[in-house]
Amino acid sequence: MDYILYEQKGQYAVVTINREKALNALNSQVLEELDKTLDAVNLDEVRCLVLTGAGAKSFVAGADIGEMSTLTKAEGEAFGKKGNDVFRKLEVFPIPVIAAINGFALGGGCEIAMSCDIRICSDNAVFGQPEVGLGITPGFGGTQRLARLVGAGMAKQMIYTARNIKAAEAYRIGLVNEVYSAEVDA
Ligand code: DAK
Repeated sequence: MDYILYEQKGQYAVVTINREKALNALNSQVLEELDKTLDAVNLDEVRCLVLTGAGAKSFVAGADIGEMSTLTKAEGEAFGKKGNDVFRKLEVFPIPVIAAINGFALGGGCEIAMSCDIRICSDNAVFGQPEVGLGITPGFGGTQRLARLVGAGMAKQMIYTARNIKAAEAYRIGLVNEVYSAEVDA
């Protein structure tokens, strides 16, 4: 695996999207590796998964814009299906999945967090659905999951305006369950 780290720590395991140079953007390989990682979780031992992104700056800065810009229509559909399938796998995973959100959670990054059962974030987290600025709609389930979490009106506002929100506002509208300091105790 090039882009996913998997570490079992007793009864829980941490899955880290590890593509820090691209702010952990989701390309096809990341999605494939994440899919395989989820299939390999030892459900006899692991009781909970934590999903996070490598580095302090970004959880996941979205789908990989560079890769998406090169796709044909058929390839784009396949990419969309791949993302939706793995996000759905997370959503119905037989054990709880907690998104630990450090920094940017934009586009597909916000969407993958919303596929988890619980979202906790650091106080430097930034959330948003910037897709309309790229001339596309959120394509990994964000239109549905965001509305369920924060209500239709707030979801439409975030999606139509592409405005990013900080951790405190994400907490206020119910997008995240808790906010914690990014400082780690020694
Ligand atoms: N994709 C690819 N590379 C990315 C990236 C992304 N989403 N975000 C950041 N990077 C890369 C940058 O290109 C840069 O690479 P180098 O130039 O160093 O090689 C590196 O990460 C560091 O980024 P910056 O230099 O830009 O760092 P800054 O601190 O200046 O800015 C930023 C951080 C997060 C504000 C900025 O990087 C940014 O705006 N990134 C893009 C965020 C974004 O727009 N995300 C949403 C992507 S759209 C669909 C399916 C899926 C989707 C849509 C439709 N269908 C099925 C219909 C999903 C769409 C999305 O997620």
